[in-house]
Amino acid sequence: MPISSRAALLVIDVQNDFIPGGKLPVPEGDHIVPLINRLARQFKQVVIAQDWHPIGHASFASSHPGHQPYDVIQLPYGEQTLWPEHCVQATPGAELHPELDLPHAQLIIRKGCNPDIDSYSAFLEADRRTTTGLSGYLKERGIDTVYMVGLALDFCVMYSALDARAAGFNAFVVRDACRAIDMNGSLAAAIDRMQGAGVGLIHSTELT
Ligand code: VGL
Ligand code: ZN
Repeated sequence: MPISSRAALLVIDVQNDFIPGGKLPVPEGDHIVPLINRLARQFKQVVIAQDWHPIGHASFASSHPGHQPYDVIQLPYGEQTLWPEHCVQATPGAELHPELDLPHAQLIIRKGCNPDIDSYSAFLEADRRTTTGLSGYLKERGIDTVYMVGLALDFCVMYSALDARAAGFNAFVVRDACRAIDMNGSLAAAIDRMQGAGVGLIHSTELT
């Protein structure tokens, strides 16, 4: 399918902590970087999302005595999976992967900055109320279609794709330009949810 001039590429959380060797490694997380760099050249509009947590963030297991990473607990806004400390603001782990080559990206949107609320989605925090402003930014620039790539397919990519649809965008996930954490069936569940919400799951070769 041809890429419309009203489409944007959203590159999600391709950061050192999410690649093997990082604090919350996504298997093969680094394998997608060359493909993302190639795909990005086909887009005029490129937006980067960056997980960007303060020290002591509510999503860190270390902030909840007695809990371990990957436990699920109840927070005021609902269920929260607890993670190892990752993507702490201004640390090397929070930096974008060094081989990411997106010179024409105009916006880096940082998320998960609220100490008490996680934000997998680049559009809406986990309280499902606080917006990041991304939807307004894209709409003011005439964007109606968002293609998503990055990490992790079953968390930040999925929630961003669902929220893009909910905000009225056409939404596509370029499946081979993503990798998943895949714990407790989260990948299969994510695919189901995205398909149910009208998110297009495509292969990079379909973009011409
Ligand atoms: C992510 C878990 C915690 C992601 C971010 O980028 O998918 N996952 N923070
Ligand atoms: Zn995070």
